[in-house]
Amino acid sequence: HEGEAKRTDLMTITRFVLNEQSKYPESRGDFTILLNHIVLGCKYVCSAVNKAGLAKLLGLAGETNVQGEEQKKLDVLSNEVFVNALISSGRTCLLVSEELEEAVFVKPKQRGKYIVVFDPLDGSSNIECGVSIGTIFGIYAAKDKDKVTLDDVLQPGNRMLAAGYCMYGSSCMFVISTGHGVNGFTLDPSLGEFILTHPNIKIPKKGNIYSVNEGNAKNWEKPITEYVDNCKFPQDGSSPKSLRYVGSMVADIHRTLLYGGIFMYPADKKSPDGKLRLLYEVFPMSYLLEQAGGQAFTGKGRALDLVPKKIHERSPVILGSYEDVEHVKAFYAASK
Ligand code: AHM
Ligand code: MG
Repeated sequence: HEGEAKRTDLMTITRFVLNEQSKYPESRGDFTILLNHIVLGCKYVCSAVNKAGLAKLLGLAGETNVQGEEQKKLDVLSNEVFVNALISSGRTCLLVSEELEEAVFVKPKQRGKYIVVFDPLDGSSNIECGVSIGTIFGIYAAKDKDKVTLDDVLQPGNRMLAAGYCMYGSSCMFVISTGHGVNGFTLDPSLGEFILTHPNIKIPKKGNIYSVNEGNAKNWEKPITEYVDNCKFPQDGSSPKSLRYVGSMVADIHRTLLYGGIFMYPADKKSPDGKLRLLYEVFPMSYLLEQAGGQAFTGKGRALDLVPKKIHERSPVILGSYEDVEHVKAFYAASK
């Protein structure tokens, strides 16, 4: 009967976070409540993503459903799900979403001390064809929730208290760091619970995969061109690297975290700031990668040290295995 006991003694995400928070004597459970609401949002979006193809088959998309509501696009729906989940947690004062031009200041009655930045459904170009997409989030604390201003969120990524993502892929995975390493949970659809399946994730020191949109090569900076050339034709006689690029940041980062290697969305002549958004794409992923023992570099310095000036600002990013990022840095140093 030992096996039986094992199967029911699962480390759910709630239990895990409660355990972690109990290490802080001042903790009053606010963070756990906030996280529960984020997890709920992820489960909701996961179920909507899984049904996306069906909604189409049944002719629901863009039409009115039985309740007479218009069927929403998945990214719009996901944004509403997270905004509602975060506000109703009663633990947030300021929200920044990729889907909303303006930041959301939570009404005094529902206010709490946390600030959440998020991309509710990233990888929009992959939605229609059923390829993995995901939600990315980062959490800050406001100095004073009753006097919160935009400056409270225009903070470097190294001030984040936690960051994570949820990947809606072949399985639904929730990966999070609260500043003490990285842990991964898999949704058990029959239980509706995220179970700890990837404790204390460490990225391999070095990998054999590179991940970048090579269609932009024409406009790249010299160090990136040289590095990618070296991935294909290594100068030191080592084997060439494999290329993997989903075009969904969450999927590309998840693979990088587990298998090692490098992911880049560098600056180029057409987009001097790259494509990815600093607050809710670059910062959370850089935070996770560093927590797993990797690095995140912008081409100039450490990604987490950037100070955002605008909420939707972009930044180049090169992140992954420690030694692979060192290698890219060497090409930048040599080009100076
Ligand atoms: P999105 O927020 O419009 O979905 O764009 C972000 C996505 C990332 O998931 C991905 O890393 C990147 O865009 C891919 O861009 P590209 O198609 O230029 O390679
Ligand atoms: Mg995005």
